[in-house]
Amino acid sequence: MNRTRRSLAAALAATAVVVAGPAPARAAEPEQIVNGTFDNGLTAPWWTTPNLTAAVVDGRLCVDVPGGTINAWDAIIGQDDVALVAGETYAFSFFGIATPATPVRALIQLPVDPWTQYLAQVPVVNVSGDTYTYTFTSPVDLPNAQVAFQVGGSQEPWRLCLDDVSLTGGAVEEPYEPETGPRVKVNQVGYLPAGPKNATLVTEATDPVEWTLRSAAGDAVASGQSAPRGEDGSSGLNVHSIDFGAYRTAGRGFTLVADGETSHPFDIAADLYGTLATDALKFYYTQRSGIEISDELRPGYGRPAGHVQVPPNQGDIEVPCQPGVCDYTLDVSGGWYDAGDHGKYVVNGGISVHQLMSEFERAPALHGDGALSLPESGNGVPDILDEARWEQEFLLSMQVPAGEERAGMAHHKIHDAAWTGLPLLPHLDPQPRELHAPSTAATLNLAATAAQAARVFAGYDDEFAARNLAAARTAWAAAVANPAIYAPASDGIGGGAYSDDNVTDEFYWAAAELYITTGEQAFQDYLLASPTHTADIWDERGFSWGSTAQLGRIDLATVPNALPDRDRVRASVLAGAEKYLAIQAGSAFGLTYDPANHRFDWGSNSGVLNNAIVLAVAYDLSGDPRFRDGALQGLDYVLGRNALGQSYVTGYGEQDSRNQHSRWYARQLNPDLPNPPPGTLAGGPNSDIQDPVAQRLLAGCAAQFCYVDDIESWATNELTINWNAPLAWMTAFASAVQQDCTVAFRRHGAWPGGFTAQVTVTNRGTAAIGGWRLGWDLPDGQTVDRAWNAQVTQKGTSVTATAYPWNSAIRPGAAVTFGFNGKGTGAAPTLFRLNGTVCG
Ligand code: 9MR
Repeated sequence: MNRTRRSLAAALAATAVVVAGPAPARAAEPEQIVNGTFDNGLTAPWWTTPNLTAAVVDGRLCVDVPGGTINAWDAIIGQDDVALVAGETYAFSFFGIATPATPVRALIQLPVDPWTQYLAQVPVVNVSGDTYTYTFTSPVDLPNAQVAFQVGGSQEPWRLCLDDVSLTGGAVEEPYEPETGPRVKVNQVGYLPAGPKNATLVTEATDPVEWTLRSAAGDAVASGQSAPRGEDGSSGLNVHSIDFGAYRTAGRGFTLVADGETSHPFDIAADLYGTLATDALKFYYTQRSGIEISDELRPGYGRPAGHVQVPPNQGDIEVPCQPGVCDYTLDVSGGWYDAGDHGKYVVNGGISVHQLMSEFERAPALHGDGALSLPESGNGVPDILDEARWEQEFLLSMQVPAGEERAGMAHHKIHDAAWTGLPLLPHLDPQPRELHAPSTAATLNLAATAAQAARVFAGYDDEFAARNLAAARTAWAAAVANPAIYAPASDGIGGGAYSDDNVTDEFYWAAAELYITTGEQAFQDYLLASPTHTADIWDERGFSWGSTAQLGRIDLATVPNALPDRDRVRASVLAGAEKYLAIQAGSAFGLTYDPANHRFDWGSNSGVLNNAIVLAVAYDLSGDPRFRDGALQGLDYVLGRNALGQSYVTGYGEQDSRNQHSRWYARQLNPDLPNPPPGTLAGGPNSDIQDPVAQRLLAGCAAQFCYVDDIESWATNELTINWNAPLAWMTAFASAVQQDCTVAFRRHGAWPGGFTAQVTVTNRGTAAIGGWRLGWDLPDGQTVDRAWNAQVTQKGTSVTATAYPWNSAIRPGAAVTFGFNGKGTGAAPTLFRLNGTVCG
């Protein structure tokens, strides 16, 4: 009997959730549980699954639970026909004692499919015994609710005894109070010595207050006055902002004191973001499908390969379509799991793999082979590209084969036929897997990423690059032939819908990538004729999986190409960045992301970081430090400078998110499982709070408060591949931006077809720069002829000047100059990279 199978659909339908803690119940309220005390020596009316035998021992109901079951619901003790009254707040409590200590899933739920849960708690019942008490408000009138203790899922046998099971109405629910930490909100990781340093003080004070920066030893090292900002729109709090950017000395364990409150400690350090930049990328290996995750490479995270057709898995090697969609099967094994579910979605995989490839394309020197401890490390290819390829191969496999209907399009997604519950490791997922119909949006994501892969993999694996280019062309043609096949919002059973009924932005992005890679007239014509090309696409919500125009515009501005109006394209990115700076100036939390009416989207943290990326790109293009400083403040927000004082990145900061919604990092539900790996970003505040936990705890929340670090809050606290990608991009930017350098390019002679130029690199930082290497892209088909004071080499449009031993060190404040003759106009390059780092 499938008595209590837990499904996410059930969680979706539930509207009530518990608050743990003391639950004063009025003594007069009647007891709803029959024989909860076992004083009569009998077990009835309690029932169990056939693998358990209940017996009353010393006035308690005891069971020996066999080992080796998989799911919590494989072993149950239950009672039916418990009456619930809609709107009534209940106290549910029980005494439990277990040997050894083991999680017990306590549920009050609908007794039939979809098993809607009105209360779901998973305490770890211990060997000395404890009483567990919860309150919840019933959303339904139900004469026959079920109380269930799900006790399956343990490898080892164990013993559980229960007593004093009680359910009474009239309880008073405790209001939820989030833990917000000190009122001085800082980036809990820290600040770059030469970077901006901003904090936010929550206070009722209306006049400026004094702030003091203290060293780890407690010495005051700087002080100043806060700036009152009034009520902040996205948090509803009265706040002041604090700018301590004038302090530039590195150190560990600083605190900021203001209004009698001391912040969490933080560092001021140049190497602040290196580890996080690596961790944010390492995240992807553990999201891989179709391959065993090695415990040696990721201690604590090893697991068998998921979805390689080993039972109980049913996929992903010969996956059929949903009924009526196609009559072939595809091998779509591999790729990354999208998030906390086991689905794989082309539109979301598309933006994610694009951002990884862009991170590489922006600064290849930052990305070595072996940097991420992958199975492919040591193969001569930068690890970030190995990781990107894992996903790109999957995207290619989603393309409809030649000869089939809609050949060349990409299937929108592949996922389970029905939602599964938590926890569930990928290799244990028993659901049938299905391909969903092709969509124009997925097809254009494939065209865009495959065109980009064709250029970033060229030179590493020319066959793979060529395969991508061919797939990109086929996909583009298929999208043009099928321009309006939209993934419907209704297709959300067993996986997310990722619906999108406007693909003009995907067309633009794909055309941009194809043009940059091929330089072909047809794509240039498409771009120049597209209204998106000249539209103001810099809205305050930023880019996302469903809104990709900015991806195309940014790449046209940054990746070398010969588009006739490229100067205008570059200027438009700067104009977009100015808009984000203006939004930031109005936010006491340094937010560049602030949608209309202060309503935050699902995954708002990625909006914050994607807008920061636009600022970072503007810095790359212009060298204007206002953009750099604006971009870095996006990291301050996600690492703790926010109303909740929450660092949304696992393993970083004093109050970090660690219970992100995931079927396999489900430590909150089963202590044998790990938390997400360090460097995992939570989606963050979501004004629409679609899940029952958030609805119960956060109703009426101001945007920044619409978040709870609870594994069941899938609308505010999920992890995803498309949210970690901007975290990786921005931390890579921040890890390499601290080097203070400027580059001056002077063309001091020209003749028909040629020029001579002088380049001066100045070290404006406090540490010497050693073994310098300066890279840039040559505009307008220029070439380099002869150079002096540096060895200058050209590969494609990319030029590298390398120091000679005698001028390889640049002391702080000093400069080196080298020169070269070239062919072409001698127009100045846009961007210089010193040892992989962008110089202003
Ligand atoms: O990130 C997605 C968000 O933009 C949508 O509003 C939401 C509802 O469709 O879905 C989010 O994506 C989820 C996906 O549907 C399934 N995997 C987990 C994703 C993150 O929560």
